[in-house]
Amino acid sequence: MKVFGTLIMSLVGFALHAQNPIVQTNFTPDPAPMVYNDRVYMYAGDDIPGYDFYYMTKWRVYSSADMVNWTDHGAPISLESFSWARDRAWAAQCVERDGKFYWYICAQTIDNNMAIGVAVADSPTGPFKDALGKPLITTGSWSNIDPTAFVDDDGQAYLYWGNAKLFYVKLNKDMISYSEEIVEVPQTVESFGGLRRPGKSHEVLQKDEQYEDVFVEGPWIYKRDKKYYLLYAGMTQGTECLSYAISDTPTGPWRYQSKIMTDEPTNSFTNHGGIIDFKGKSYLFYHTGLLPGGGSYGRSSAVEEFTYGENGEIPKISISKGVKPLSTINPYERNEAETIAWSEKCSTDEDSEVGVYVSKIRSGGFIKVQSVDFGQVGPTGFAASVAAGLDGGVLEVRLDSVAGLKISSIDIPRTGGWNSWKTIESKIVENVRGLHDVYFVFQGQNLTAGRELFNFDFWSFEK
Ligand code: FUB
Repeated sequence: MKVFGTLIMSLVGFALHAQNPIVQTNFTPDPAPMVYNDRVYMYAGDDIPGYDFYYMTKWRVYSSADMVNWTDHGAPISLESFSWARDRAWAAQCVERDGKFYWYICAQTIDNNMAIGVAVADSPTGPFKDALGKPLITTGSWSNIDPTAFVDDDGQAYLYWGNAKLFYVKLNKDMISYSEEIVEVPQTVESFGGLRRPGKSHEVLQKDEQYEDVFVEGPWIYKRDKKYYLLYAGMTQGTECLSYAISDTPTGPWRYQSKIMTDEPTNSFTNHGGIIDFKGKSYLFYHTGLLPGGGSYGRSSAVEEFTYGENGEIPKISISKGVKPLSTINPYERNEAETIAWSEKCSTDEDSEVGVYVSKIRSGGFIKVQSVDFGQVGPTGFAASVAAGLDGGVLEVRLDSVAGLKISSIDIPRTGGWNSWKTIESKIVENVRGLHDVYFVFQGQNLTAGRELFNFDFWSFEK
């Protein structure tokens, strides 16, 4: 009953256009945040719901400067990017070293094991290329999933990974090779709070037995104030919860601390987390199945702000509607349509000409862009780059809610193709000043419900 009540509250949250889950255009499990040059990049998987397992074929990237408006950078890598991979594009993490970006992924190999590979790029959004043409970690084990990489202050890099068993290896400076042995981390009560039933990966000792947490998967290693943190998906009473351990060294011994997310109605069997500090605040990224249409195989990234305790403790964290914006959006420069705080009835696609754009726009759908600062001299004009293969539709610009003040409107005609882009201008018909949430509301007429209206690439206001 409690779970049901809380779920209802969450759905009410959707109606108010919360920020969680932070991406609505695609499913985004296993979030892995990375801070680089004043932006947070979030690397995630791509759940394809409708199957009875984790069917995933590609990995996605999003970024944000303010933690609420997330720009979609598409899916720079997929199973096809790795000649040795055939299925299960599961959890991954990207880290930067000396201006290069190393995206550690795991996937099922041709010989039906899981293996860890690494793709490399010169920019956080790619293009990425399989660095080795073969897996980096291939020990013929199903435990080879969920890689997490970390470069310590002395320059030594570590790769941790695991499911049921936890491993690490010291990476060479090139980040794509190692010279020392792979080490299995001992799973003691002191390190992970609990013990696993022998031979079982997803069953722990029961409630009335002594221990109630255990390492399952999704390790995430980082350092803060000389302490090493190991966040992981633990198991408690039949479902995954986020837990953490700490250590004085990057290789342990790990000291179990506590569960972080407990009794939350995530609507997903798994959880998978990542923690960063960004612009003076601390954030936990995790996933839930709470996006409408989601569930255990349709998971979406979410984010919560938290404050460490006096001794560096991570507090208990609950699912909220989302975090506050850290900065504002400048409407007078080109903004990508795929920079979104909340959206409904639309998705994204990408092509080699314009990159990522908003697609599958249906009547009654909208995009919300949060905290747009129009300044004290308001806009006089608006322009949007759009393309419509069929009848097109109407793009309304409204303030502060889907039904808010309409400040402009564009009639979008058939442009000659879904990728025949046209920049269309319109006048601003109201006096607009200061800070607002901008809603791009999509309307179509006399169409079968669900018919696609137009594609949307970028927008700007003119003073
Ligand atoms: O997303 C597939 C798998 O589910 C991940 O690799 C695990 O961490 C769990 O989230």
